[in-house]
Amino acid sequence: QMMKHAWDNYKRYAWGLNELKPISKQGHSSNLFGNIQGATIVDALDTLYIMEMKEEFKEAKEWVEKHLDFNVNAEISVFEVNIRFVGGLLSAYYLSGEEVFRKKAVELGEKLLPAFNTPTGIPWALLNIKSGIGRNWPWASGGSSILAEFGTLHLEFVHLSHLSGNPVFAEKVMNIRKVLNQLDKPEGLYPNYLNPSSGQWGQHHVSIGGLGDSFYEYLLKAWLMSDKTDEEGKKMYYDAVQAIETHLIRKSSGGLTYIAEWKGGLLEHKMGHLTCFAGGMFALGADGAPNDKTGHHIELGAEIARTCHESYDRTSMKLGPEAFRFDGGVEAIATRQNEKYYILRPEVIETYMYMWRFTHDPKYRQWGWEAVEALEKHCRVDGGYSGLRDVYNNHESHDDVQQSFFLSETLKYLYLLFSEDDLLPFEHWVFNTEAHPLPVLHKDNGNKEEKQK
Ligand code: DMJ
Repeated sequence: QMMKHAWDNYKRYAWGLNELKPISKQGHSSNLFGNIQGATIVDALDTLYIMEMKEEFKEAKEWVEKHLDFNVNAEISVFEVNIRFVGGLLSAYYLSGEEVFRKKAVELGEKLLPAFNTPTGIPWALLNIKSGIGRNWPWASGGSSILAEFGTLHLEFVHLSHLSGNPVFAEKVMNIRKVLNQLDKPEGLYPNYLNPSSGQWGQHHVSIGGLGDSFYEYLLKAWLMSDKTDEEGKKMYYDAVQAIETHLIRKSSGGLTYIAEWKGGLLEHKMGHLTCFAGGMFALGADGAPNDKTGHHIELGAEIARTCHESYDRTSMKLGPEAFRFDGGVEAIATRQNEKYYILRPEVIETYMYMWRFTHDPKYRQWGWEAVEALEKHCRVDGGYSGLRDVYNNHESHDDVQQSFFLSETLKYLYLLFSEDDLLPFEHWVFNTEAHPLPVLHKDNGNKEEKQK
């Protein structure tokens, strides 16, 4: 019902545009996609399919066939377009078997290739897909590319090579690994900034939230997606987790485990909503953890889930803030006005879903249901679902954006949390960072996974 409400209103007021403004009932355009259109449609395809919303999936597919156009003069975010559009199209293809999605994914992948034309092969953040000219965000330390952006292409690009027969995509992302492995890492940690021309780190800021997050996620998932043959990805992941535990993970005096941020050796005792995905990541990686640490990684996942649940529970609206702090006498609470917003993000529910699958502890479903009730009470409006400006206020102030990741991630993870484990089982599927399922490339059975659906 929630998906139907989000989708129907997008369709009614913003069809073919990127996102919906649910209060003003019109389209919302984000500069992340330049003038590529239809982000919500492409991001929602696989959710519609999984929820068996057949009519809606059919109309979405028809829109992709007729209107999804990459021959535009557009400066786009390589990361955002990759995770939402390439990821969305790949999943739609693997789930439905419809050729149009494969074709469009490969066509878009080819458009992204000029981003890698830098002295090191570390891609630019921004790319004009008509001219092929790239650049970095003007705010990024000394002209750097961002770890979570260039480190979150691997899964999709391996699949693009698999589906196109063209090795170039996989070569580009393997080269990123090579550059990273040649660099010294401060205390074994990966800074968020890397200059694509010099091949040197920018500022030594480290985060498992914004600017860093999905890089770590993709190391683990690259190994899982390779049917556990990608030993390099495996080693990079478990080495990174070791350094994260030593230098970033702390326990508050009230007993809450959190992941701090690192600024040139100093800890900022702040955890972002984005960082909450790490609970699920630790649980997903637990099985392969070296030195008998499986139980420890599950426990770490459970502790992060509990902390993130507290960040929700300590607000008036029972939805978590963008960032919460463990200093100045507070624990798991946002103290700065500009960190009190909630934009329909999925990470906490994502972690509940993984923890549910691995432990079947009913509290994760309870916590997920609390989030459903809060979303219905505070975010649902006549025209769809909206983010909130301040989750500590008793009165809603809506931000008037229905983010496309609400349909691709938040609602999909909720659906999976209340489904049986054999819907998209983890032995056969990994989720990209936008929750688009990609099949494990099994060593012994070629393309069997494509038929597995
Ligand atoms: C999504 O686009 C992805 O989950 C990404 O990894 C982080 N930001 C949003 C959701 O919060």
